[in-house]
Amino acid sequence: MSLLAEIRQTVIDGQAKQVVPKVEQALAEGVAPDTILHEGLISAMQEVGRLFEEGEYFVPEMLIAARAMKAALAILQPLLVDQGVEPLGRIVIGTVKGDLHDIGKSLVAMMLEGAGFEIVDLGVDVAPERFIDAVRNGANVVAMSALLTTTMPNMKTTIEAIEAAGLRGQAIILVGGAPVTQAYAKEIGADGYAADASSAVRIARQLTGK
Ligand code: B1M
Repeated sequence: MSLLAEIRQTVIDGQAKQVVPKVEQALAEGVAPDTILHEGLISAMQEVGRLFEEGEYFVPEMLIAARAMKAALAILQPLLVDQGVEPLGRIVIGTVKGDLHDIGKSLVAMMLEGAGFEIVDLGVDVAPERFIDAVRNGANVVAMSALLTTTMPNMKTTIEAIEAAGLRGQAIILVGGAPVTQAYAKEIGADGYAADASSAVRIARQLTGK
């Protein structure tokens, strides 16, 4: 089995302690951090999702796999995030109310930070009022993530709350997450949609004119 395949399998098996030396070894062998991220880690979480759908994995296995993914991400983070760049704008990011998935959101935050945006990460289960406070405190982009079809509507609720607070003109709204689509983003009145972390950077730059 190749080292990348081993990393992928170690995440699927939820072995956080074993994944760390494997990622370090891959880096030492010259494998690009981006390749480890996509072919090792993201691909592993897709498989975990498939196993969950098929009833082979349950919530505890998903959690343990997520822990292994995070341990690996912690090693990659400084390599994926370029440091010392002028802030291009202030982005408030969070996973919407009711939703506890944080890996994709954190990855998007990491890449946006690497591209030079200042990031205010509100974490998961973020109520509309907290996004609103951040806009009042100077955030010019609101970035929302949702991983559940049941929590996607909370993106709409948040946009409506921002509108009701009279702040819609002050914030560019970017949405994403596995079940979210371009059509849905348009339907709820978001300014942009991104399918993954690197396109989130591209779209955020486009929307802010940076
Ligand atoms: Co959950 N879960 N989960 N889960 N989980 C999914 C999302 C699911 C698709 C699994 C499945 O059935 N195949 C399914 C959702 C089904 C649906 O709604 N259609 C599901 C379910 C059902 C649930 C529970 C309801 C299970 C239960 O309790 N019965 C429960 C809900 C809890 C809650 O949130 N209230 C639940 C719980 C969990 C855990 C807590 C155990 C754990 C999360 C741990 C954590 O995050 N700390 C978990 C996990 C790990 C997953 C899967 C397996 C992996 C998610 C992940 O981290 N992916 C997931 C299956 C899957 O996605 N294939 C699943 C890797 C990550 C890098 O990708 O998050 O998609 P992703 O992010 C991508 C893009 O989407 C995009 O960029 C990222 C990087 O490329 N992106 C954005 C994300 N946000 C963006 C924002 C942007 C732009 C792009 O702009 C702002």
